[in-house]
Amino acid sequence: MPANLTPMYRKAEEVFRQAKTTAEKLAALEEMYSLLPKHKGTEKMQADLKTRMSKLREAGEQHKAHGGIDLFHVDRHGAGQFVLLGMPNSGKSALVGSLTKAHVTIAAYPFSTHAPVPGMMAFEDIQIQLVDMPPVTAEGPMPGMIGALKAADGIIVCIDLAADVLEQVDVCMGLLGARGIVPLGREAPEGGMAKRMLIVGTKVDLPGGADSFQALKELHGGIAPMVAVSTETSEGLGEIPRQCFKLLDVIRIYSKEPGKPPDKEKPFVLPRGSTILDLANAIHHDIAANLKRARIWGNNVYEGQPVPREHVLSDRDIIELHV
Ligand SMILES: Nc1nc2c(ncn2[C@@H]2O[C@H](COP(=O)(O)OP(=O)(O)OP(=O)(O)O)[C@@H](O)[C@H]2O)c(=O)[nH]1
Ligand SMILES: [Mg+2]
Repeated sequence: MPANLTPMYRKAEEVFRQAKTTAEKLAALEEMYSLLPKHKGTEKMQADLKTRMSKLREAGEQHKAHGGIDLFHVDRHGAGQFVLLGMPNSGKSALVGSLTKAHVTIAAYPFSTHAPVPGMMAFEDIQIQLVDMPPVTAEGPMPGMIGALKAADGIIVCIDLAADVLEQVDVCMGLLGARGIVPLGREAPEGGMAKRMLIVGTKVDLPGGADSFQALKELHGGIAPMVAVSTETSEGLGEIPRQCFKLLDVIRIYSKEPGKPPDKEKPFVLPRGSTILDLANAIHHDIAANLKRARIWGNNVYEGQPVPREHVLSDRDIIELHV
């Protein structure tokens, strides 16, 4: 690397990678900036660090303006974050408990979940984050919850198939719609946003569950993809990670060092349409800045074919970057 980065800098960079809160991230970036050798070769990196620091400071200010702590904020991990939304007792916690290792509270009485609980759900070789949430009612969501729904990559709307399905759809979609949050594919009003949404009919094992799901599909099938599940029988559960992956519209790329087999353990997850250069940036800005050549193993190419940095990647491509 031409920048001659010191081991101390690398250490600060690692601290940044591990940082979870805005304050920790900012402190690590400041440390990186102070340790960065200041010469012509690092001008770009200096500017980049400065931008990242000022963005975090802005985020911190906004945070403070909203009263300091955000009880519903959960740091995003994995390929994407899906937040659950549903009325009391609709089976949100049971769902998160079945699909992740998170310690959720599942109870026969309503309002058993009081705070967000994140967990990681596996889909093939990647992880997608689910966040269990307290319930919403016709009176609306708890203050702050909307922020978490807006910040998420997607929303899983839980509809209890053993209760009043139409009332639940009205309440859940109503409170989103009232804040300009519409399902992907619909036009969002000014100031609103289109969100990836999955509608999950829960408790399909209970009497009348399958019929309620049919009714739900006939009436609201056009809103968003729908899945019927049971955490009792496991019916339909496998469909949830698949649908979430599809909604995220991401690709998995395996990186490989010259002369070595690809790292098949941990793919890089990138938005569909990403290029070789996007991959290089996702690995490290230095790699992107110094990228000389790339080779690809994948579909519709010959093994190890050299590709330009503008080459658009496909799911499961293997890439070798040369700097
Ligand atoms: N038969 C059946 N019962 C379920 C299923 N999923 C959840 N339940 C039951 O429904 C009740 C509520 O489940 P929870 O997961 O706690 O519901 P919740 O939406 O998290 O409830 P709140 O946290 O109060 O909003 C519990 O008694 C669960 O055992 C299911 O698929 N089948
Ligand atoms: Mg719950």
